[in-house]
Amino acid sequence: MTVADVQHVARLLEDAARDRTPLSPQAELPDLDLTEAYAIQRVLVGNRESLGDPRVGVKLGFTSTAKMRQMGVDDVIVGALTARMRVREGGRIDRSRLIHPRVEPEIAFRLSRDLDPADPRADLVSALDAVAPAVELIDSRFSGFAFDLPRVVADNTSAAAFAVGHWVPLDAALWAHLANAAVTLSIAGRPVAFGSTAAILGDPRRIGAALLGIAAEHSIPLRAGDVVLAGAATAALPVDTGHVETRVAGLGRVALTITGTRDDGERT
Ligand code: OOG
Ligand code: MG
Repeated sequence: MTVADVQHVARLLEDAARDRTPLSPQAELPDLDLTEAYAIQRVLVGNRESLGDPRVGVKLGFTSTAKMRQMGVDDVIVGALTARMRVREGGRIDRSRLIHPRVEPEIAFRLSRDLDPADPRADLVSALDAVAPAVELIDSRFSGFAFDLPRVVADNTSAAAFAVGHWVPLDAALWAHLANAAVTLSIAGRPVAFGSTAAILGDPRRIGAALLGIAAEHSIPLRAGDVVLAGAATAALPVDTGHVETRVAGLGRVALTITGTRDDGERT
């Protein structure tokens, strides 16, 4: 792929997000490998940064078998979170910003210092100083969420919006608890998905090596203050408008509300 090809695909994905018009599976995209896909993601996120929407963190995807099975893929991926994706705790996001959102229960970690992923001594887990429940809205720029691994990576891992709850300082006891803490996702006050943090790579501590490896290979920056979403513990669920909430045993809960016009035309 040439630099022009990379920029072309980044533009197609940006336009799809802006116009809320997903790319069809037949869309004229060149065949991509993962290295090219991360290059496209880098250009796409860089364009957002130059438009005043800075990176605020990273997200892992497909860290649970529930998610891998749902989407038919088998590898961990990493995307960028930007300031405009962040919804304050309990806040609102307008439905008109989204194409076909799905909601996921997440846990978020906070990075306390800059890390150089290329440094073989880098240790991500010891650099995480707090954890919080989080809720993520994903919104593929491909119709029907039909993608392969390179396409979802190029599309910044379907990232669209997220909210982070109250940060709790991490210590050894909390890490031990997080090895297997109950996770519940509710839509409109009704619990709809149940999981455990154990579903995240078998133990969320394993996101450390996974994230560092991908960050080193694909030049992804890891900076002090970054939010790190660990990846959903359950399959994602489609949601249109209304209240969505993640609850994590021992950590608390966090919600956001999608406002706007429902499919039936009624305002929420
Ligand atoms: C990609 C995003 C995956 C997760 O938590 O596994 C993700 C997708 O499913 O469209 O955010
Ligand atoms: Mg996710």
